[in-house]
Formats: sequence, C-alpha cells, structure tokens
Amino acid sequence: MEIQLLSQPFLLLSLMSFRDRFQNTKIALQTAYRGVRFVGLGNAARTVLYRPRYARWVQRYGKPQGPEMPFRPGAMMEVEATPDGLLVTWERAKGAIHVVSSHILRVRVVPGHDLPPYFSYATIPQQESIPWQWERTPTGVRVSIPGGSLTLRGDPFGLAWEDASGHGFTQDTTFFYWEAEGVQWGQQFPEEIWWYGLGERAFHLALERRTYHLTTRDPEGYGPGDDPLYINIPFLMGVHQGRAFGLLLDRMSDGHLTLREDGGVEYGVLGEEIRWDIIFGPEPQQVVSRLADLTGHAPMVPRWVLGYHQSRWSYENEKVVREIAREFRRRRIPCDAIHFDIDYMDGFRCFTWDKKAFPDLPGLMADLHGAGFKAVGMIDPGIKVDKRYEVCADGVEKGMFCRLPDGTMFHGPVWPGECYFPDFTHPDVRAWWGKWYRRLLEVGFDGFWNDMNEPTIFGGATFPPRVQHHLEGQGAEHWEVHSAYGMQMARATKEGLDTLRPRRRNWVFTRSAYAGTQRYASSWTGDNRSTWADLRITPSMLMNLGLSGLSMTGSDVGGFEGSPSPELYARWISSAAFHPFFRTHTAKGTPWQEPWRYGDEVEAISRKFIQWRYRLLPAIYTLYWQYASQGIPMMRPLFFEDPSDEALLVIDDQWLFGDHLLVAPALEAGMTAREIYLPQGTWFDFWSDEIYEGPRVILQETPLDHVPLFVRAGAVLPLGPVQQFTDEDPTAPLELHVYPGQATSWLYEDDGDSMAYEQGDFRLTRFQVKQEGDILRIEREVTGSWTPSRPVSLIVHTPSLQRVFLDDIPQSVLNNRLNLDADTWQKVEAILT
Ligand code: MIG
Repeated sequence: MEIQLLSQPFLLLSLMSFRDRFQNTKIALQTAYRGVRFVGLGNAARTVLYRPRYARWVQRYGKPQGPEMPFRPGAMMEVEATPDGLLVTWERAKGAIHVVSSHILRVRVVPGHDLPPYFSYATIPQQESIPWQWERTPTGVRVSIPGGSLTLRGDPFGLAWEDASGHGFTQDTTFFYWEAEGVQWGQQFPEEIWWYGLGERAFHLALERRTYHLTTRDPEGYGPGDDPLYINIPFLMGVHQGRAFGLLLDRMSDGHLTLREDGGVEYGVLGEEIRWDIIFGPEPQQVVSRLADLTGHAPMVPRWVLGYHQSRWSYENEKVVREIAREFRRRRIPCDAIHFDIDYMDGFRCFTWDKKAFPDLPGLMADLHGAGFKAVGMIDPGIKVDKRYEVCADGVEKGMFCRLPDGTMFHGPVWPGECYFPDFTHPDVRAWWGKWYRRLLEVGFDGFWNDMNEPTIFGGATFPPRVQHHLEGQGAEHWEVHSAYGMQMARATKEGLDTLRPRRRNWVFTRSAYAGTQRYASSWTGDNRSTWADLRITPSMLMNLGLSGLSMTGSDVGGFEGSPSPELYARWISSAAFHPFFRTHTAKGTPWQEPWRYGDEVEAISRKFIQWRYRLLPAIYTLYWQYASQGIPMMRPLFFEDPSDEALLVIDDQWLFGDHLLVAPALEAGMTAREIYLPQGTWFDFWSDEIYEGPRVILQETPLDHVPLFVRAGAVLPLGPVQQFTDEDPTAPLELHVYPGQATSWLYEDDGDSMAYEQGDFRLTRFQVKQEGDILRIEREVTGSWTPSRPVSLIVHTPSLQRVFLDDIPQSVLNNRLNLDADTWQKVEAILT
C-alpha cells in the first residue's frame, strides 16, 4: 500500500521512471499522451493533492504495525482435542489444527492466548465429516487424515506435512516470529521443488525464484517481470518428484513471499494471524479440484460469454457502436458481445449514461440484441461526490460509504473526480449496490465489468490503511481486507444481479480478485502491452491463474497499451481463440483494434480462428462445465499429463485446452517453425490427421495462418457449426469427431442461459472409445433430461476403413461419416436406457 506518483495521469512528470518501467518508449509516449489528454486538469490537480492528504492520514492515524520487539511462540504448553481438530497453546501463542476435509488441513496461529473465531472470504463451509487421528510426538503433535498428515512442533516452532504415501514435502521450519512487519515464517523445501500458482503473475508458468508481493494493485500498465498486479491469490502449488500439494496462505492484508534459490520459502504478512490451508494431491489436477472445493466453484456462465468479445476504451457513441456491430456482421466475423467502457456513463457516474452520446440507449440495445450481440457495461467502485447525483445522495443518506477513523467519509480522486467508496464488506451495502443494476438491466445491458477495484485511486494509490470496514460485523481497517475489496465488489454485483434476475445466469467480469473470486466473476489480465514479450507471457499468466482457482480468464487481445503490428495481432488472436476468455480490447488514444484493421490477410486469419472458436463451442462449453463442476482449469499445463516428466514442468508456450486438445501456437516475431513437445500417448494433427507417437519433440512450420493443434487418440471432439453468434442456430448439426484409440470424453449440453440445469435439465454424455483391431467401439452413457433436437454426425478420423459400433450396434460408415438425425440419435439412446 505504498503510494507512488508514477502513474498514468502524470507521465510527463516522471518520464525517467517510465523509461525504466516501459521498455517500449513508443508505448510510454502514447500512454503519457493519453494520461494528460484524457484525465483532465482538475483530476491531475486532485491526484497531486491526494498524496499529501494520504501522508497526513498516515501521520494522524498511524500505519499498521506489529510488535517492536520480535517474539516467538515459545514452548508448546497444552493440546486439547476438539470435534474437528486440535487447539494448541504455546507460551506466547495460540493455534489450531482444523480438519477441513479428507485432503485438506488448516493451521492457524495467533500471538497471545485468544484465537478469534475463524472467518474467511476465500473459503466456503465444508460439510464432509471424515475420520482423522492425532497423536503426541516427542516434540509436538501430529494430525492425520486420509490425504496426508501434519506435524506441529513446540520450541523452536516447526511445521511439516507429508502426503498419504509418506512423501514429505517440507524440510525444516527456518524461522517463525512476530515483529513490526507482521508475522514471519520461513520453511525449507527440497531444492528441486517446482512452484506454480500465486494468482496473477507476469512471469513464467514455473515460477521464478524471487520475491512476489502479495497485494492487489493497479500497475497502470505492466509487462513481464512487473509485480504485483491486480489480483492477489496467495496460493502456491508445489510439485516435487511428480507429486503435488497446495498451500493457501489465506490473509487479505499485504505481504510478500520469497521463493528462494535453495528451495526455501519466506513469507511475511501484516497482521497477527498466520494461516496455512494445506491441500494434498498427489495429482496436480486433484489439488486444483480440491482448491475449488475449498474456495468455491465458478457458476455456469451464459453460453455467449464463451464467444468472441470486442471492446475498446471506448466505443464512445451510438454511431461508433452501430458501425462496429455492422462491420462484424458484414464481414462475417463472428462476435457475441460488445463492451461499453467508462465513457458511456454520464460524467463517469455509475448507473447512468451519457444522453448526448447515447440518445436512445434502449433502442441501441434492442438493435444490438436483434443482431445477436450482447452488451457488457463497465461499473467502477468510485461514486462521484455530487449531491445532485442520486447514487451519491442515497449512499450518503444511508451511510453506505467507507469512513476514516474520525467518522468522516473517505474520498479520493478517480475518473469522476473525488469519489466516495462503498464498503462492500457490509452485507447491506452489497444489497444496496446490487439494486442499482436494475436500471442497467432494464435498458438492456447483459453483463457487467467491474474495473478499478484493487481499489485504485489516481496516482497509483489506494485507500489509506485505516479506512474503516464493517467486515460482516467484525469491524476491520482497510489494510486488513485490502486484497478482498474487489472481490466483495464483484460479489455485490453478482448477488445483486441474481436477485434482480434470478432465472438467468448473470455474468460479472472483474479486474481485481482474491482467492475464491471465481464464485462471483470471471477476470482478465488487465493493462498489458502490445509487445511480443507480453504475448509470450500470456499463457503462463492464464495457466497460473487457473491453477489458483480462477480459470475463466483471458488477456486483452493485441495488447492494451500501444498498437500491435499485423503479425502480432494475428498471432495474438489466433492463439487466444484457445484461451478461456476471448476478447480484443485496447486503451484510449490507441489506433482502432478490430480484426479488420490490419489488412486482408490478418482479417482472414482472425476470421478463420474466431470461426474455429465457434466450431469448438460445444467442446469449450463442456470444458467450462468441467471447470464449474469439478474445478479443473480450462487451460491446463502440460505437466498435468505427467508431473514426473521434468521436461513438461517448464513448458508454457503449449497447453491443453480441455482433456484432449493440445495447443502449440507460435508466439514469437518472425517465427516460421517451432518445436512442439507431444507428451506420452498417440496424437492426431488436428489439421492433417497425421499421427504422432509421444513422448516426442516435433518441428512444425508455423505460417501466420496456422496454429498447431493436436487431438489425443480416443477422443470424441464435438464441433458445432460456424455461427455469427453463439445461439444463432441451435438446431444446426453437431459433429462428433472420433479419433481412434482409447479414451474417455465428455459432452455437456443445456439451454445455455437459464438455471434449469440445476433441476437436471441438461444432457451429459460420456463417450468411451475403444479400438480392437479394425473395430472401433463408441459407447455412450447419457444422464440428464435435456433433449436438444439437432442431428448428429459421427466423423471417424481413421487412416483405414474400420467397422464402427455405436453403443454395440454396428453402423455403416460411408467415407468415414455417419449421419444420424436427432430422432435416430435419441433412439440409439432409447435402446441404451
Ligand atoms: O484507468 O476504463 O484495465 O481495461 O479500458 C484506466 C478504462 C481504467 C482500466 C482497465 C481498462 C479500461 C480502462 N480502465
């Protein structure tokens, strides 16, 4: 929470620092231009003045601080068993081991002898009651659950855990004490351990050994190596000798985490309590699934969210929005959503719109809907200080805004000028906030984008540390909840929308997040740059977010700051077609950034890959369902295939998009060919059907219009039609592409928009493909009551003619193709059941 003046609005004042921060001077200059031109003089002055105001508050109210004299817990005095764990008393500390589930243990320790009741925004209540044991050891206690065990030691304090196979991940605890900077913990791990996760990090997938800052912050443009960013998920996955564990350090205050060269971890966080939620695997995928059980699953999104989105800061008026929409349809480039960035508002007042730029917003929305587009509107947390502005007046009257310790309302400058900020840690404030969305729903907005919720104050600043929060009745100061402010804003938005529109799936898109935010919103990687280095780091960022529980994410395609070359745009959009969230977005003051702005060749490439995105929608929708129901990330690192294969642990320019599709794009300038690592198993080249046996490294040419894709043998890959938007033709035939071999595949289908699936109105098909000599058997298992009426074709990708059995019934396959109308398809099902 250190305040900096190196920010967007003041770039000219600090060009030197900008040179350090931006390798790309052109982008820095464009950003400077934008800052000065678009923020305005009034806000520039407010921002300059915020700095001394902040300093005065800090002087008056003090900074959060731990004890001057460092101290350690001391000897273990007493151990007491409770129904779900142990209470442990040290000379100068109190702690608990809590049995959370069959594979999760939680340790909490505080100084003194009062352990406050457990509270967390990150986790959800667990129902499972499971067998566990404990015993005293010569130096402390040990607790065992089916997934593994944990030991706590007295003096010196020690912590260790091992999984059910007896594989110990930890070595010695190197230090543990409280001091002015909060609580400090050091632990040795094996030097050969690999670290992943940590939320949003502009680093490689296999996390570099360095210090990471644990906080949420608006970096106001970032590139590889900048840290911290908007999202703080203090979750680490460790992989050692093919076995994985997870560690959630659930604290919302600022901290740091150092991954040392020698395998050590050093962690420090402001506040008294330290909390370790330890998740056992041993498979990486199991760890992530259990993290989802612990921190909550993502809800189903409406299907259109998985289509292509187009955005810029901003499509400023009705004419421009209409033009953009028209161009997509005229050029036959599929698109589902257009985003309305802040300029649609009336003077940046949330829940209003500019009547001059959008004289007939309901009319515009109706026309967009008629053409198959959805509209996503931005909402920021700052409410303009303006007595004549209803939201402000009402919020002041009802006491919805955050206050300073002296009881006055806190305000700081953002886009609208001085703003008040709702205290989203209060349930009444969330309910109040949620209701304002009614007017935006009524006018026709379909989804909502929450920005600036780190929370950001102009000038690279945030709230002063002692701003007061309700924290569900417990009371807290800002520094104690800082990283969860954005999450609680997203929650207020989601819960508000669900109350207003309970029978639809409401979609929220947030920039800031804390552990567990997937329960409320999807996210993106913020203000990246139009550089090759940024493109290269994007899959790593998205995979580490997914490993941290937040998988429905994407990057600003083409880059936010600056302007991509045609080649860079082509590489970005073609690879992002295989990311969970798929949207082009760019900053104010940059050139147009739509798929047709880079010449015919790149337009054709963009169209081709957006079309493939739409053809793959049945698979991507199923993938989202797997994420929502089982917490499995949509974009999976290759090491999920075999975490004991060292080569896979560092690969981050390839990924698995779902169970069976391997993506290996060219992400470097001028790249005409690239090496691709195919893991164990048989792989079909998606484009040519050529077959490869893994593990193997192959070299493939990568012309600009090509993304190497491979499908696992045995897969059933469902493909839909090219559509201009996701639900253009719900009765269009579904193609099931069968790749001979042996594997299990899933297909999840429902209406894509309502909550009926919660009552069983879905269809889930499990395909089991088996190859026996030249006989190919495809067996289905169908659950759910939803029966879409679309014909189905089976397309068998086989080099030689085979006999095909579908659910044990021989089929005549002509030219590798078997067409079944919807009825026959269902009849085959009927025979089955
Ligand atoms: O101060 O709303 O990350 O996507 O276009 C910048 C304007 C505020 C930051 C977001 C970006 C958005 C921009 N916002």
